[in-house]
Amino acid sequence: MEKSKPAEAVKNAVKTASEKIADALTPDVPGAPGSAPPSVEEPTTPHDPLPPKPEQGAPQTRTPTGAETGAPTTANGQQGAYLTTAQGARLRDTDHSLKAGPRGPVLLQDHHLREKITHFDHERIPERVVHARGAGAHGVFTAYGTAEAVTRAGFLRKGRETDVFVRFSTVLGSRGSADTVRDTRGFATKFYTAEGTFDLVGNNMPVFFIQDAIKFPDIIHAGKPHPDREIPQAQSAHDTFWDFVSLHTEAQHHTIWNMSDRGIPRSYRTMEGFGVHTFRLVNEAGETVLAKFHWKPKLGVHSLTWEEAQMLGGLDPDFHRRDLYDAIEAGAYPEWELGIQVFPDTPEETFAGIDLLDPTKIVPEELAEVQPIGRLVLNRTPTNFFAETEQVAFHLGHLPPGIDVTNDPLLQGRLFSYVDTQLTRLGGPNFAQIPINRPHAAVNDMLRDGFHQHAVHAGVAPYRPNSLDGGNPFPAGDAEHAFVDVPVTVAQAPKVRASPASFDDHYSQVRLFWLSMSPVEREHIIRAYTFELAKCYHQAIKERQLQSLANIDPVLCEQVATGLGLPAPQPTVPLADVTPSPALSQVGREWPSDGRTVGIVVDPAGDLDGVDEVRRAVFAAGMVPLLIAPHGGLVGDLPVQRTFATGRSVEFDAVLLAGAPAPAPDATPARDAKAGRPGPAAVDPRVLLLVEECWRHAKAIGAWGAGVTVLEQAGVAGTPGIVAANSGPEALAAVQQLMAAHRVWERFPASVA
Ligand code: HDE
Repeated sequence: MEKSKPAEAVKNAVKTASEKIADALTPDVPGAPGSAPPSVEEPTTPHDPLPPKPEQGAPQTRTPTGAETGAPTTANGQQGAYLTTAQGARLRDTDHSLKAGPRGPVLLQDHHLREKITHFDHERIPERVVHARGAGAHGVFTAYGTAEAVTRAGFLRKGRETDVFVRFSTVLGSRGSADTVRDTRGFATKFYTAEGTFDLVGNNMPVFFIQDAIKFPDIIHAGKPHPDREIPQAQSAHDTFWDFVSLHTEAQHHTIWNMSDRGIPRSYRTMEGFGVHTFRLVNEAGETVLAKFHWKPKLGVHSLTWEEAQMLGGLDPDFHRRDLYDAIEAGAYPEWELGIQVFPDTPEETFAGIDLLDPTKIVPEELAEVQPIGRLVLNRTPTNFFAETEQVAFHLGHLPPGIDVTNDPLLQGRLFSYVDTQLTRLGGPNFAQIPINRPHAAVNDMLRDGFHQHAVHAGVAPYRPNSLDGGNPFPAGDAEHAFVDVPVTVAQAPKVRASPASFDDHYSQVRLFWLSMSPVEREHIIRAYTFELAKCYHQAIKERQLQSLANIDPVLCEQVATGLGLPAPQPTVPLADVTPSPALSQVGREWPSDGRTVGIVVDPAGDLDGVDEVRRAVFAAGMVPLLIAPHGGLVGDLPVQRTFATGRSVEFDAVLLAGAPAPAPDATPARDAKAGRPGPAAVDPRVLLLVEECWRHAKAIGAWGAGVTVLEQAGVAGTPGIVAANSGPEALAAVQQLMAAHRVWERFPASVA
């Protein structure tokens, strides 16, 4: 990236001012929309389509039946330099419809007009009924080999690399809803294994609201906006949600996870993932174990504060997807370890008294260690959102040999639901042939015809047995790595609509979660319940949920009741005597700061050499520096990414103050409400607002030189997590150290123990 100085000087001399700004801005920070900078004039010299951006990936060019084609991945995109019809006929004009004279009428024979409008009319497909809002990325999974003893799955052999596509999502909101709402997050991974595709369709929480798939429409209807007025969007803070979960108390465990900081992740990169259900693994010898899948993020589990989440909903509703794409573009590749908890496959299907078929229960990591079995790195953003992220189709039944399902009644229902939903969403039974869904294993399935058939099947005998196609396709055995349906014994029992008695315990693990939280996390949980219930209209619903809280913990119940102005009820079940699981807390450890954003407030009249030095040091530390200045363009030679008017504290993980900039010309309430009340101020009031907000959100703030005076003016000097340093590098080093704990937790002593 470093250019030679004399060459730079000559180039600069012949450049216009705006070219210089464009040049300075381009290579610095992620987020450029396209692989080449645009010219000011409309380009007119024909050339082939521009290549994707370097960090963009695309589905491999496989045939619909899984064979490698050897074609570049751009072969799936538009070709040639000229505008054509869908049939490839070149066009001379797409701006005017064909008319009988310039004043019309428009002629029905205009096949180009009709093709263009008809296609446009059908551009939208039904959004996912749940998990509609999502973002995806390509990557690679590398196996450690540590799972070889328990599963024959080829992709888990030591050193084996497998292409993956991951889609993260929220659950309740529509496709256009905000990323940072309080909700569960989907974490769905498609492994394109050589033995058939494996979809691990998990969430960022290890438990689910319901124990039986038949209740899924109920919980989702309750969580979705009210059917009459269609509000609220993408939120659980409303009557129907709390009506259902307070009546159907098996939902209480998942609900407390949602009310905890896990419901508002800082980034997809800082989320754990869980397969939720217990799976059955089978090894080469045919031996089986039960197992739960876990994703552990390299950056640790971190969350937003509730105020940040709310502000981002308006300021940057794309916060999580932008963060994912920008991190990959900046080379800070998101990374997770896949791990398994392994349990003996006993007839009872329990471990330490915990029913492994109950998806509202976890097995604490302290009882069964999560053993790492491989590493996932996301290193390519999609080239086309619709083709990849929207059309990707996950299904729990996409299983390779070595991984099988259990009788978890939630899992069993999902085995039906996912294919069923794709039929409507993707318009027919051939969704596996869409490029992002194409297996990387040879496909010979005897499935034929149907909407959008991409394969040109040969032969005359798509049936078995046959002799006309020479008997092909042939059944495979163990030697050919055929899928294994584990011959599990089914207990002799009457046919009933009922659950095992162990499924009736709805509170002990909710209490375990509550008691495993640090004091500050408990404060957040209290606030979340109080906020959500206060948003409910009916008192009966608040009272009913308070009863569940009383059954979880009296302190939790009392605190929420106080906030609601209602009496705290007594428990109706004995409070469970549980051992906390420290692994559930996200506070108290230290993590790398790769790919974090550091805002640097710049005073054009201040120490710009110092700013440049710090900016480079932030890059060198694997983070992204964003310069915040009174105006856009350049400050000295430095490119500005945010102005006082456009930037907001919630975009930054930490802030450095490199000066005390005087109020900019637009710092008037008439122009920018953030400027606050009119009045004399030594520093731009938006800088003070930035500092106050970062302080409220327990973020590290560093300053040097004149910047130190801003700390004093903002009234935060000398408080925890505030660094007044002698130089920029010193301030950065101290701030980076504070960022390892994610937030300056001691800034807010907790009121509950
Ligand atoms: Fe899903 N779920 N689900 N779910 N789910 C869907 O499939 C369903 C459940 C999860 O990024 C749908 O293609 C039922 C648990 C994720 O494309 C649908 C039940 C877990 C995604 C569906 C569940 C999940 C989905 C909607 C109760 C965590 C997004 C569109 C038995 C372990 C995948 C689609 C993506 C998507 C049904 C419960 C995770 C309708 C019936 C438990 C991450 O098929």
